[in-house]
Amino acid sequence: MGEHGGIAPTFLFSHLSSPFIGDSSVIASNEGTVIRHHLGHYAVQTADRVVVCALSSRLRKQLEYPQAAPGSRRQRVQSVRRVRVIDPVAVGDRVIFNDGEDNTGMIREVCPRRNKVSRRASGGSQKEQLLAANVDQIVPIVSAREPDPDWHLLDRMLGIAEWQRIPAAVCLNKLDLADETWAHRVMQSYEAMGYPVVYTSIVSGAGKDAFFNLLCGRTTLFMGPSGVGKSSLLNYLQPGLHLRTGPISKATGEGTHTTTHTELVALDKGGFVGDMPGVREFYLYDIPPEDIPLLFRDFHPHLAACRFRDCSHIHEPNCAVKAARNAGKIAPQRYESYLKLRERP
Ligand SMILES: Nc1nc2c(ncn2[C@@H]2O[C@H](COP(=O)(O)OP(=O)(O)OP(=O)(O)O)[C@@H](O)[C@H]2O)c(=O)[nH]1
Ligand SMILES: [Mg+2]
Ligand SMILES: [Zn+2]
Repeated sequence: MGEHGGIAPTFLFSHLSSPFIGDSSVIASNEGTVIRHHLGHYAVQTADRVVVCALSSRLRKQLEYPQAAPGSRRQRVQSVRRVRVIDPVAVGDRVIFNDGEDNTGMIREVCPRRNKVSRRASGGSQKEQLLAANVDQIVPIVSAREPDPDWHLLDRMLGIAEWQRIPAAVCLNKLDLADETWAHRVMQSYEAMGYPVVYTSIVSGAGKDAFFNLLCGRTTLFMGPSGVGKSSLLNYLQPGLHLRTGPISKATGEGTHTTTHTELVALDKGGFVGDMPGVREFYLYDIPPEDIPLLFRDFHPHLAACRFRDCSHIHEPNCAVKAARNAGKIAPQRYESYLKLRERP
């Protein structure tokens, strides 16, 4: 966090009137991966250095305001204000930047993404908020206690992964605070759906090797509410990182929102892990309601057997999903999650 403190808020961009701006036929020499974003500054990792970049206004406008009237002053002011809410560049993005002085620069292009992890921005907005790009897997982290598991939030995080077709595995952390039999029982339905589950504790050391193997050589995004131990797990797996961790509030039993911005951390043995700030709510961006059942892997075997092809699995007769739920083949808590997602995607 602290390393941003010394960066001057204004960059000198006069030297950036390069004839190459916007010409994608030019072979980029300045290419890198965004490993951190904080307050409008993007840390871009290249082969040999980290460059702190700002975003070109052309890029912001192009992505934020496709129909912005050129030359309209009001539009320009609005765009700068709104860009802060929804960011067109995410951690994990490959970007092309123009070099400035003292390892500063300006991002002028985002390379095509393999995938992206996003959510609908909070506050009733219909806009997309990018959380990360180009990840190999998503690992939602749930703590056994302190805070208690939020199963619906887990289903939403897995839903995001399914929607983007990104592989997911689940980590149940703070195993030292729980009964192991209980832990395996509550995770059994997720294992049955084919999600790998690792059971970890930074106190007892449980699950260290299994978790490490899961992360090695891949780009992983950790997700989960505040306080489940995302940063602690990373510190534990890779000593020397010194990511900030924080206590659980006695008053609320929740975390205290210690991590404030997403950071991609390189593992010594290969691979990257994105440590994210705790997420309290996770609304899906731009999903057609009829596609929501597809986010539930445990629904898949039953979907073709409903009487109506466009069955919503809520009130129709002869619904195979509801039948599976009543027969114990779909966990009641998963079906509840589905109803909540239909109500408020
Ligand atoms: N008992 C126990 N405590 C843990 C474990 N892992 C983390 N903690 C504690 O949980 C608290 C929160 O840990 P953090 O790593 O800051 O949690 P976080 O998920 O990064 O939280 P945010 O950054 O706020 O999203 C700290 O007090 C950790 O020491 C664990 O396995 N067992
Ligand atoms: Mg953290
Ligand atoms: Zn149905």
